[in-house]
Amino acid sequence: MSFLDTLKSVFSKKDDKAIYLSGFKKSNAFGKRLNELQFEYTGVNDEFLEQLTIVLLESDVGIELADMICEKLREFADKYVNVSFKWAMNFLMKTMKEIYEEYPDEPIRFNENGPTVILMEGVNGSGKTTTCAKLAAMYQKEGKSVGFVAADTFRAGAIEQLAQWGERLNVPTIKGRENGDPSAAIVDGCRYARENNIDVLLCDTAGRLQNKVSLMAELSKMNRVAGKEIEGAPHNTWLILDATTGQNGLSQAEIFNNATNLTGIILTKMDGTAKGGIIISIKHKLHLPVYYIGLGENPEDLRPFDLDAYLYSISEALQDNAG
Ligand SMILES: Nc1nc2c(ncn2[C@@H]2O[C@H](COP(=O)(O)OP(=O)(O)O)[C@@H](O)[C@H]2O)c(=O)[nH]1
Ligand SMILES: [Mg+2]
Repeated sequence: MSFLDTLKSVFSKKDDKAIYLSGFKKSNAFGKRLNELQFEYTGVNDEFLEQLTIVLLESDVGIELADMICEKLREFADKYVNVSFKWAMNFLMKTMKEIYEEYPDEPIRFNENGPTVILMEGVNGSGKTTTCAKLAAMYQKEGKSVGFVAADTFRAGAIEQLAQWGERLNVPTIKGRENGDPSAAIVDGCRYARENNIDVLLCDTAGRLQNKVSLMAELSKMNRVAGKEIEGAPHNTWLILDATTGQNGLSQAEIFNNATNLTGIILTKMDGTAKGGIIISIKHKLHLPVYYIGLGENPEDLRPFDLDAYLYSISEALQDNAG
């Protein structure tokens, strides 16, 4: 069985197939572009690798990885004469999977002895507040009690935005003071969570990339005060990344990862972009797992990231010809 056939059969056994495929609709453009390469395909030669590099760059795999993938493909093709397009595509998808899986994903950490504290970080507009709402809806469905900390004291209206989600979802919101110290809100939130048996405390923060020194100071203070209130807190520190920002997202991830100890990524707005290659490139560069993907603006539009579903969505356009 070819790799793409295996992928198809793994995918066909999954729940939520339709949701993944509609959410990854745009990623399919990546597959379609790959599929078009077959019409001029005469083998794994310079022209083909150049075209392939362009498609990989357009999907935000990044130049370093694109070169690495092409180099591997060239080595593979050199070993076997007359590599067909179908083989080349199978090799490509398999290589993307291997790159993602090179570093094992750490599971999400839960606190067995009290509230699990999750810090949400990321630049303005990346989807932090909306993702707080989505995670809350998900944890509530699992029977967990959830609390919000509105610690984005920097952006006007940010606190109210989270509080409104809190009202809609019936999640208590501990509010920071506008322009106040976000760490004070974190302390209040942790105490509230402890006293009210909250299972998961979601802390919405401000992402101030403009000034890295103060970002670092602010984030490390939030980490410190959370850890004083609840043992091991924050148990998870997630970067909320807008997938449509492409390779720029990778440099954001690097800055936040240097400023704080990121434990994972949530990639938002995957419903609006064909630039999903960023997933592979983040994993390769920072070894950080993508835990969830955002597929829309509503609380139910969050799904665990599933590598096979993602690769299948790309390869779907290839299945007929290369499967
Ligand atoms: N299409 C789409 N829009 C999203 C997604 N996540 C967030 N948004 C939208 O992006 C905008 C900014 O989100 P917000 O949560 O306020 O970002 P924040 O500044 O990081 O808190 C809002 O209009 C959201 O509705 C997503 O997964 N898909
Ligand atoms: Mg916000």
